[in-house]
Amino acid sequence: MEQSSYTVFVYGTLKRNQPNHHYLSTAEFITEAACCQKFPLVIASKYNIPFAIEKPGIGYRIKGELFSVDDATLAKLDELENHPTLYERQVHSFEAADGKIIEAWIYLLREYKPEMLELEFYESYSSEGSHGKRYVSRYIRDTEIKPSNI
Ligand code: PCA
Repeated sequence: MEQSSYTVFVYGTLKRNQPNHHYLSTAEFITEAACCQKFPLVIASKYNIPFAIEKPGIGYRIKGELFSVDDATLAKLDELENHPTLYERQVHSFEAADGKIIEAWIYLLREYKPEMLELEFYESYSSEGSHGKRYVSRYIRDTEIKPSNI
């Protein structure tokens, strides 16, 4: 099968030194980058999951990392993020550290409760941040998180 490559912007647990980064162990790191648009980045649900909410113009220009991934890795990411049931993978524009504008995939929360916009917004995510909301791995949860129970 022909192999394609995809550019993905990660802002949460997939970043380097974050709990799901091993999903990107065979991916190629491109650069640090920031979203061109602002999005609200919150930590929500009883499992402290980071969500960038599809409500552009609110919050910060989220900082994250661009990776190049192959089909198999993209399929694994889609499964981890439960796309399109929980997060939806969308194309947006990002500004790389050198100022270049790059189009890439990002996992956003499209369906959300309005109260989520009252949570604290972050510019940059870390599971071990001073917020104290340490991420709980998908595979040790007893409930499946969906937009309706965040
Ligand atoms: N994983 C994806 C979306 C949020 C999360 O924890 C990421 O790191 O970009």
